Amino acid sequence: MKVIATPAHAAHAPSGELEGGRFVPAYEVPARVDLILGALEAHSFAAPEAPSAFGEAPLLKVHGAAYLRFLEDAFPAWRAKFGDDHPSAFPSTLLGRHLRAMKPRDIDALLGYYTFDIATPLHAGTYGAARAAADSALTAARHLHEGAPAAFALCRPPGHHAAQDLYGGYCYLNNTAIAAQWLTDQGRRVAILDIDGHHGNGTQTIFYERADVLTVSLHGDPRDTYPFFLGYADETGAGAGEGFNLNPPLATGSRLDAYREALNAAIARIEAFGPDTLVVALGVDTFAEDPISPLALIEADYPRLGAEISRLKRPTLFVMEGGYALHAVGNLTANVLLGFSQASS
Ligand code: Q9C
Ligand code: ZN
Repeated sequence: MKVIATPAHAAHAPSGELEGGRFVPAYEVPARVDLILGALEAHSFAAPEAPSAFGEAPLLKVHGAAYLRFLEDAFPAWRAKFGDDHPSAFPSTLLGRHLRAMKPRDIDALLGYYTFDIATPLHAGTYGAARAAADSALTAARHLHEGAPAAFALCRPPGHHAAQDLYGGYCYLNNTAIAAQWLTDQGRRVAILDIDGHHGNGTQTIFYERADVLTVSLHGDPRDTYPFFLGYADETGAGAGEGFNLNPPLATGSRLDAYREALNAAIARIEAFGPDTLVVALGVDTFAEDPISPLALIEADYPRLGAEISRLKRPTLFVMEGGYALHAVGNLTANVLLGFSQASS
């Protein structure tokens, strides 16, 4: 299995977020990547390869140009307003219901125009790290297109909550969607299976009106779990995309037995779609001990997830999403990939 990773992610180092009205340490931290790389090395995976620079063109197939300029310029504008002792840019006002989507000039209002939560900081290094993560996903996708049976893009920051011109959920650029779109542009038929514990709202939204890319997400019940405002079973796609989005329901606190039922439904739908390429948004925050997990999988379940996914027998790109139990994130991730590889061979 090809592994793509880069130290560039470390330039994005969130200090924390508001939780219960208090500023708490960040969950989405640089150590996640080091822990995953350590576990891959311990399990004798090939040494990681650095990503190539793909430029802006493949990003612009998914995200708006004004949004990219915003991500690039937001922190300098924030610094100009607040100075050096405000190292994390967070919005003060969100574009909620009953308001007008007027693009403001004021920088903290502009943050609220482009995000949907108050837990996702922008820093000096955020845009560069997000670009490197997108390049990692694209580099891994190119390996697949050139004939590799499987590749793993160790992306950080993650991407599946980011939509065309919307960031949030620790995500800025949708690495999974960017790679899926690039593969589609090479003439491939792509299905996306999102197994992060949270609904892949950004990915769903990006492809919602399209029939050429199937999106399936397995996640905790959005009535109880972030992102709350999307991810319900009746979201089946719209227009030409009607029938090409699936959110199999999963009760909060589900364990492997219930999870596998949903996974089987996902696999059956993907099989019926008949893709030639599978992109897996790989989050391991389905783990019972994860600090923000809505589900209750245990360590021994993770190789089985990989093995189930391998039943599809398609070239498969794994793109890293969430997973915040630092004592386990490396092993859980490596175990999905090992389970996949061992069942494929
Ligand atoms: N106080 C991903 O897994 N809200 N994102 C957490 C904790 C945001 C998770 C609230 C969760 C986003 C990629
Ligand atoms: Zn998640």
